[in-house]
Amino acid sequence: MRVLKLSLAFFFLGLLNITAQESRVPAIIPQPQEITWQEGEFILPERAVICYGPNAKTSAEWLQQLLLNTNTETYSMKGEDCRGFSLEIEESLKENLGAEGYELKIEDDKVSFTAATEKGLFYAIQSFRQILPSALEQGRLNEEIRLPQVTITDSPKYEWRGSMLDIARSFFGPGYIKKHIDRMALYKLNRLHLHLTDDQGWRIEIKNKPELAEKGSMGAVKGGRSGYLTQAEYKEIQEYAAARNIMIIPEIDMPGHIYAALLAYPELNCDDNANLTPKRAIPPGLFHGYEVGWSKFCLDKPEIYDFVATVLGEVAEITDGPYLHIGGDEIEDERYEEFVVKADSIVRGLGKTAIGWEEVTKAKVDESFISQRWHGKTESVVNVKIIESICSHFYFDHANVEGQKLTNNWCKEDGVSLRDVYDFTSDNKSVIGVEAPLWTEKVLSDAAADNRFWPRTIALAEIGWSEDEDRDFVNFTKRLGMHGKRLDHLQANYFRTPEVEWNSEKGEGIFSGYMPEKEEK
Ligand code: TNX
Repeated sequence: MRVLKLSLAFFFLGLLNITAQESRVPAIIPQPQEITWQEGEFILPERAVICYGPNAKTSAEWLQQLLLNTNTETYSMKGEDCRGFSLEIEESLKENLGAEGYELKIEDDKVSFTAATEKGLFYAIQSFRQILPSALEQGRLNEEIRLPQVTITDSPKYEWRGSMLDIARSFFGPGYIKKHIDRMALYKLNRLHLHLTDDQGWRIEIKNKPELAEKGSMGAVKGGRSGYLTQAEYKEIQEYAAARNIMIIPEIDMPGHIYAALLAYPELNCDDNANLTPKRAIPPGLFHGYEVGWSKFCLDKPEIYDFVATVLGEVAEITDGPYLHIGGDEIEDERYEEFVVKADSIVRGLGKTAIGWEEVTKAKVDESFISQRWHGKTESVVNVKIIESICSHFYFDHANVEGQKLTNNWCKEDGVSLRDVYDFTSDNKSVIGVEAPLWTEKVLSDAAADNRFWPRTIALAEIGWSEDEDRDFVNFTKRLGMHGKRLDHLQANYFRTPEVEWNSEKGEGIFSGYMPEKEEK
């Protein structure tokens, strides 16, 4: 049994006002498995030593960076149990806490971080970060910092806690992607799925098929940005993410949603472009519309598999993680199943594991395949692991509140509210985690992407991490409200949902900060 102990601190003596006390207890999101606030404080000293055990040097550097904006001068050294800060890897913790779990203890004279791996230490540091004043996110804080004493023992519910960004419909470059990674890390998300290709644009350089980036990247939805990631940029993003315990999951969407490739390499089409129905665009024209399900490879041509192998081969080469996402959504063709089985075996031949949208489970894919559930209507012929992205809870291209402009509503007409996200539960044993996609047909700027991602991604993070019995929407919204300023400091243009009482004054109304209907046509 996981217990949530919240023995409220009386560290501000004389304050019997519950509200004031509660606001003194920092809000940690996702809710840790076990947390006990204690009486007493830890006052950040003028000088402190950060000592670290074997393999914990990088974590010590993260902590040191976190303390840079405080008045505490730190230096780090190898060693154990010093007064101040200590970071230790203890492999035996793996049994109970897994690779990502951790213990964090704030006592009167020291703060200790313990975990089985550096991933766990990274998360201990993120929890500590949320206990520190949010102003540190932005700049120097020239005042004494007093922290409540606490003991946290924590580990995630799911191994897969993901966010997806569609950079194909409308391009988002390394700058935005890194910002997104920073914010994901604060909330202990660990997978960033990049939807790299679609009808409107091809966004990743493939050296053996140079026209994909050169020609295929020129399109975008109406009003959206075009462009592509070079392989060097992709790798840099991947490294940046890995340092924050986030794995990049690249998606090459096939055999449908493929027009950008078909215009770059027209030989992948059938005669008379019979594979394009209706002909919403014809090579070499670009496609700027929103419609789906009208393009596919010419599945009768064996050559398409050379193309698939070349592309996936290069993507596999530049990708550190074990997964390649092959798409597989929204396409009708009698050779669909054959294609999926072949693409799966190409992926396995490259030493990777294939992921696909749930339609892939109409085909007899290998048992290693991972299916990403989004509408829940596919009749599956296989028993494979599942990533939950069910649209009624996790489609962040849908409105934050009913009537929000520039949103899709095919899955849920009144939008996907914070509460809709939070109310997700599953008792399906095949589910390895959750992931929320942001499709960008109608998301044309960084500000708009922020508005759709935040704060719903924070609710997603709690679903991915915390046990169902530790979850409570009212309690969550209270903690989330206390993150308003932190999100402001991180310059996240979050949607100030009326479901939350924010601790920040920014903006004037529920659409404050960002008004899509004003910014975009
Ligand atoms: C369905 S979800 C799609 C996307 C669209 C999205 C819009 C999925 C696998 N396919 O191509 O962008 O709906 O909500």
